[in-house]
Amino acid sequence: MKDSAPGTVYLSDYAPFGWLIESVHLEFDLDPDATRVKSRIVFSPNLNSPEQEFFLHGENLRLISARIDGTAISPRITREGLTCPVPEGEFLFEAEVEINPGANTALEGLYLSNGMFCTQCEAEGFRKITYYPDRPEVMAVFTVEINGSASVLLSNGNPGPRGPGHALWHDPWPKPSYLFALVAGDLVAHSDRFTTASGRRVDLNLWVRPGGDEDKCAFAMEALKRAMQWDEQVYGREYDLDVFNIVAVDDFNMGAMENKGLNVFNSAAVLASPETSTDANFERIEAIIAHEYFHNWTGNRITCRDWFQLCLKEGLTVFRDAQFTADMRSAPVKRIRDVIDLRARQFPEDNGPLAHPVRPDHFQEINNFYTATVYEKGAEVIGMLKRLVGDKAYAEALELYFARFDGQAITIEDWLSVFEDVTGRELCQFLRWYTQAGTPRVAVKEEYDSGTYTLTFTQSTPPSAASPVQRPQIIPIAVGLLGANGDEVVPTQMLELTKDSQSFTFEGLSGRPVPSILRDFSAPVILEHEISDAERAFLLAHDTDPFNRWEAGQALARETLCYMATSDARPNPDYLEGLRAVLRDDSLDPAYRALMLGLPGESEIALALSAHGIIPAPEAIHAARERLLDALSETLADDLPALLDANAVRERYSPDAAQSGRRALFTAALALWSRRDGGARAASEYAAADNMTLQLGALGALLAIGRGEAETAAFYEQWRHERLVIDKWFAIQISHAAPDAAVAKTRALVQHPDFNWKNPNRFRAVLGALAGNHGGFHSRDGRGYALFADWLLTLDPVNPQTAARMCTAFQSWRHYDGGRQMLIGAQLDRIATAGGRSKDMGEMIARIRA
Ligand code: 0A1
Ligand code: ZN
Repeated sequence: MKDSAPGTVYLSDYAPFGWLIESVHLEFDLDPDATRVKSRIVFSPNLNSPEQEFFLHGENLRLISARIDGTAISPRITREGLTCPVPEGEFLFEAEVEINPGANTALEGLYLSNGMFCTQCEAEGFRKITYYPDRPEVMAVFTVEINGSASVLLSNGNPGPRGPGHALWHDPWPKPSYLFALVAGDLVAHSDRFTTASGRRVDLNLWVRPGGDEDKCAFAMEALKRAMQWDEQVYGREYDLDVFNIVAVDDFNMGAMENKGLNVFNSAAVLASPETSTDANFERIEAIIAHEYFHNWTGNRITCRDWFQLCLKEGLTVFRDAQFTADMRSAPVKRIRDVIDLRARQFPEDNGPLAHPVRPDHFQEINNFYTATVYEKGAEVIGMLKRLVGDKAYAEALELYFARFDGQAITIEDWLSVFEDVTGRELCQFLRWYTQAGTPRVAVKEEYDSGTYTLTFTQSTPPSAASPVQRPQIIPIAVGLLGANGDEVVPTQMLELTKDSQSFTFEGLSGRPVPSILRDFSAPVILEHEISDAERAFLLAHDTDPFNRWEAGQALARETLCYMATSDARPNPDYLEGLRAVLRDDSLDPAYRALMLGLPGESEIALALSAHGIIPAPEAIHAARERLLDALSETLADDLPALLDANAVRERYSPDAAQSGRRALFTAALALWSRRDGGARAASEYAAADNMTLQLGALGALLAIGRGEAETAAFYEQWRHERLVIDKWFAIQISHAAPDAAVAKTRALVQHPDFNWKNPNRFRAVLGALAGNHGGFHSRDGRGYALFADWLLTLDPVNPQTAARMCTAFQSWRHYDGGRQMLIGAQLDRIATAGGRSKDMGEMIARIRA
């Protein structure tokens, strides 16, 4: 059904562009507030009967001149672009425009960051650089000339001749405009080299501003080489240019961008040193480096026909980077972390007003669809496909995919066609994972009768505005059965649930088994399996599937927290004892045990309560979680000192999986121990810390018990010149503040001279931390909501993309009590009716209010 919102684009209205582009030549004369861009584009008809008029996108451009086949033209110009009559057959379009990078605070198109010129063109930023058919399926070979005073002038592809103030770049691979990039600045390189499997020598450069960042490049460079090698070994994909450039930029809306041969990275997603970065930062950098590199094949060589197909490149590339991390580090740990993230970010989206299919079918502003659903659920969908067809068929399908679609811009149907062709299996039902929004619920019933055990699954997905009619999905459910002594009596089997309700039978059992269902989280669903605490405790002790063993502990924690938040119930002893046993098991990887110690977050508890029809009370949830942490520290009192000693890392710092796992367990134990010793050990660990993981871990442990004031002040003095560390300093004070102090803390910090709110990292550090402090954000008097809305309104005119993205803080508002809904509703109304609101923000607020 089509709504009537003006400016909505529909997948069903897709029509191809009427021309092909033979070649593009761009020339930039860089100037901070008056950059000139000259373009020469050769068009040829794409369709049998091309229209006689064509439209090129263009926004905020000052047209200096335009010509077709050498003759000056006077095109019609609107806010969206340019229209003009064109000749039949091939023709040359030339234009010169002027743009103002210095005034571009939205960080989309060509802009300045610390005096460095840089670009961000995905999704629709190229139209802010010159007139062009700015749509992903229009692929062309680009040649770019850059004239500018900076010492380093970069664009896509391979370098051509260059001299002082001038550089030429040629990219032989046809690409869409969203992959265009240009960088110009006085930069220095950390360089290396990689030789591909077929012997191509590739120069690798990581470009940064001089003055300290040079020392933070080595880890990302090593990660890049690992990613290049992995893609050759696992997917048979080689790099295809002579150079691969990466640039670190301080002002960037997202993590990084996969521009062909010239990746642009948010500094926070690439620069690392042991002193200034945490283990989590290192792991994220390795993953993002790999993600952007993997896009070279899944995104760049094979791209999207239109932006509705965004998950074609993002779901697959997230899936590939997750495989890479699992191979480089620990597969179970990576899987558990991904599911924690999915539940924290994607489930609320899929079960609230912003729900949309992995392949949306309409949008107003595509930038609002770079979501956890498109990325993370998109990757889950690929994981399911692989489970359903098996590893061998998956590998064959991918070979066929690369062979068949190289150089093309395609759809999800095209993607699925290679799996159909390889397996001979119809995937119509599977397509629903791309077209239906919402998280399926899968309810389980068990029956046992003289050696025969039956599992009956029933699926249902709540209807939503995005998907009013829900049809059954194909759901791979990995199941194993355990015997009474914990032995696995039936190893993992992949059951395929395709109907609303379906039974699966296991014969010849010698007794009633304990089922381990949805192993490795084989599908992104909510499993409704009502089992006793004793059975969960049994799985926590015995499940041979590491994911489900962790999940058993989480389910116990979630349930006990739900009880504790709604009554004065005491923590479940089965959980406390079970966890103690797991922590004492030294055969288990420390990283895994650290995950076991992690409790579900407060917003997860709020959503779990709401799913049970109970209105969540944020204060009570916070108090319950504090009580459970106290109880844990009491139960583990005898174990914690030994855990700390056993996991203290004395070797030279390395961000590898083994060491960082020990630090994760150490800092988790330290936080609990601080509840017993009043923070004495944490204070001494803070003083002795020689790496950021420990320093921040110790500071967090202190702040969480209301201490750490002196350390917070010292931290600032120590790190005031390290912008990425100061982001952490802002965030930790707010995220660890008590609920009744979080708003005041945020108010104080937005007054701090270093709160440069136009920088997206800094804005997110402060306001993102407020939104993440569940009790503080939902403070009963509404001050959290009001402060947050004030800042959304401040940022929106300057940077609509980042402002709109942060509106998601309000997406779960309908779960809360009437008073809070009124308060949030008032803020949403205030934003909705504010003058000068961006299209990005307008769409988000309208969807959240709907
Ligand atoms: N394609 C990038 C993410 C990205 C998307 C949009 C951007 O600007 C609107 C910037 C980056 C990736 O998946 O890494
Ligand atoms: Zn991506």
